[in-house]
Amino acid sequence: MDGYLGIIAIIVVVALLAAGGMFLLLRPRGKSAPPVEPPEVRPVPGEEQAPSVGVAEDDDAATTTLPPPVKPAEPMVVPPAVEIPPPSAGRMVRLRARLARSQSTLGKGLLELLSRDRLDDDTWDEIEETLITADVGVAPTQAMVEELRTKVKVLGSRTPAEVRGLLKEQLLTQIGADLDRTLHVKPHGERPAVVLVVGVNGTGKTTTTGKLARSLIGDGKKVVLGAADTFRAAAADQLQTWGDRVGAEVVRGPEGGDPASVAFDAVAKGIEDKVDVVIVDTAGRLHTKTGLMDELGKVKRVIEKKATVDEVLLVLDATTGQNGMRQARVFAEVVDVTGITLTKLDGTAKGGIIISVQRELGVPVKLVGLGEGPDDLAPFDPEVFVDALLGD
Ligand SMILES: Nc1nc2c(ncn2[C@@H]2O[C@H](COP(=O)(O)OP(=O)(O)O)[C@@H](O)[C@H]2O)c(=O)[nH]1
Ligand SMILES: [Mg+2]
Repeated sequence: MDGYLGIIAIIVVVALLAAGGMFLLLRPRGKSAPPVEPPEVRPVPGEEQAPSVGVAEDDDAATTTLPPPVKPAEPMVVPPAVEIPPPSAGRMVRLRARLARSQSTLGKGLLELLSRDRLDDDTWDEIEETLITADVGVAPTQAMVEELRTKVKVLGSRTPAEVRGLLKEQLLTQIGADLDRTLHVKPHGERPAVVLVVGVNGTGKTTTTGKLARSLIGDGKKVVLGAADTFRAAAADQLQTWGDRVGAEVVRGPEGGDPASVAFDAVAKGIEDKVDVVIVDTAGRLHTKTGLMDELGKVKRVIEKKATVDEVLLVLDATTGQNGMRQARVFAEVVDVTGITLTKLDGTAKGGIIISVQRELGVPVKLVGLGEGPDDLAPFDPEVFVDALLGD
């Protein structure tokens, strides 16, 4: 019996071991760690795309890792090609179409009103309103209307050609056909001429500086640019780009540095390199009138230690109307402005601002900006302007 019991005991033990082994083999893996239910994820409205973004990233990773890593090419040093800009002569004629596009509604409106058979008070009011709307200014408008009334009375019936002639004459009188609009850029012996560019931010100072440099270089002059707008590094970079394109040296200083010392260095460089013209671009922060006066006054004084400032060009944005005029007045009070550059004439029908700004500041418009292109700056020609306004 003992033998039986022993055999049974052995069988039981073996069976138990076998069952235990089977259990260990069949039980799910990771049984030792308590199963963690994944937290329930509800899609958040608007974030349904999130999972697919992850997938896309994985795909990207898969595809981008496939090709063998490419060694980045050695950066090629390509010297910027220096452009040869066209000369300044005849530019306004070339840009006439652009002028006609922006200003002809004013001209057409005036011609149409003046061609009416009966010119009653209402019509004269309309003529006056048309001129005021075009920023001609109240006093010049009244002067023009008065003159036109007298002349029309003398004429009696009017042919279209006569109306056009009358209007042209009046506009030219108001614009000042014989004002001296020459830009003073002749060097003085060993010393270059110096042009200081001033005006409110965003009016187009840096652009005008760059365009003017191009046009002078196109006329065969050698130019150095001074980036005296040290307020933003971007301003100096912007000027550098203009200079690089036409091969004009750009003198710049540290960001936040003293604008006067940059102006001084630019003039010194101009003398050293025997250039014809140094153009100094400035910052146009209208913080306070005294602040502005101090800054521009210092820039001018410092330049005058080495040369003479031949032109102070005030840049005015034609699209800003009366607001721009107010700001222009402040500049004219702190520096002796010698000429006005009216920019963005391509973007406004209010070309009458030429008349009001000259009258207000007592300074001629010498240059006009007619677009963002590098050669869209022209010496102002009143005849071409009025012809573009009135059409042929
Ligand atoms: N349409 C047009 N845009 C101009 C003209 N002159 C300048 N601009 C634009 O006016 C903006 C401001 O010019 P910028 O020279 O930087 O002004 P700054 O702050 O006075 O130096 C730029 O986008 C220029 O391209 C112009 O005659 N016509
Ligand atoms: Mg600027």
